[in-house]
Amino acid sequence: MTPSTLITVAPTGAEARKDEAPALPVTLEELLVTAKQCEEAGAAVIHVHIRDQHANPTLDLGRLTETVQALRESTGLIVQLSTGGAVTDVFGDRLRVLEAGPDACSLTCGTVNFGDEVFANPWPFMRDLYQRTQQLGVVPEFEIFDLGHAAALHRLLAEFGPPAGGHVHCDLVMGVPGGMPGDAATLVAAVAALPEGATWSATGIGRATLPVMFAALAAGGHLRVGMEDTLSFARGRPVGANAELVERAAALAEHAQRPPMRPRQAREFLGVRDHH
Ligand code: KMH
Ligand code: ZN
Repeated sequence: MTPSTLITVAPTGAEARKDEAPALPVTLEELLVTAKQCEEAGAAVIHVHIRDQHANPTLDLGRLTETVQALRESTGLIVQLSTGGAVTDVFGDRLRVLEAGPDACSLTCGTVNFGDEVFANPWPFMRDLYQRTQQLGVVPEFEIFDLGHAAALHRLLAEFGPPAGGHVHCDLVMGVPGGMPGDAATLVAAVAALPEGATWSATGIGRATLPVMFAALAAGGHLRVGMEDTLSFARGRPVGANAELVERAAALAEHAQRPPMRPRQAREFLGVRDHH
């Protein structure tokens, strides 16, 4: 079991609305404040979605590039850009995210129902995205929303070989309406389906956040938290800042005697190059 816990913060996402969740970081300034607070609280990776001047999700390449550079200048966090974007984003724009020069990116291993929408990740897109990460040396994190996605990950590795950095790290995204449920039994089944030697984090959407966090710590996994996934800290109590969620994850990791991994250690763990 890894002696420390990798904590990823996903502070914004593409779905939550600023007018409904005022603590959501949507400007670069807000994102930088959030990133610094979350690093201080124990995060080592930031999973980034950005917004435009109207707080709507965007994959604008100039804005993404500026965001990557600013996060690198102000924090030691590993900068992982989302290639999932919003359900309305087209494949070409999602592939182009890599041109912003992130350390890492998300790579979702299959299509999934996503509430009333569909989050589309057909095989040809997964394949093209994976090969582009290999060409550019961007370390992918394999997002698993359902058990079949683990099978697609096996296929990807079998056909195209290991990822940039040489290490396979996955994130189990649990409790999306349409994906696998966020409970301990499903987490154990999903972990058993991952490739040999892979490490993994888990995140529970909405009220699955705590059961998934406890199950992940018990099973030797790592954690992702943030307002992309959870807008309530407790019943009737909205999240006041992303750092609250990171602080809670860090405290639970400490209780499990697997304290938060610092960014430098996380780079080694994930095979991410150091830009600092
Ligand atoms: N916003 C979701 C449709 C990712 O970042 O790679 C997809 C998502 C996954 O958030
Ligand atoms: Zn995301």
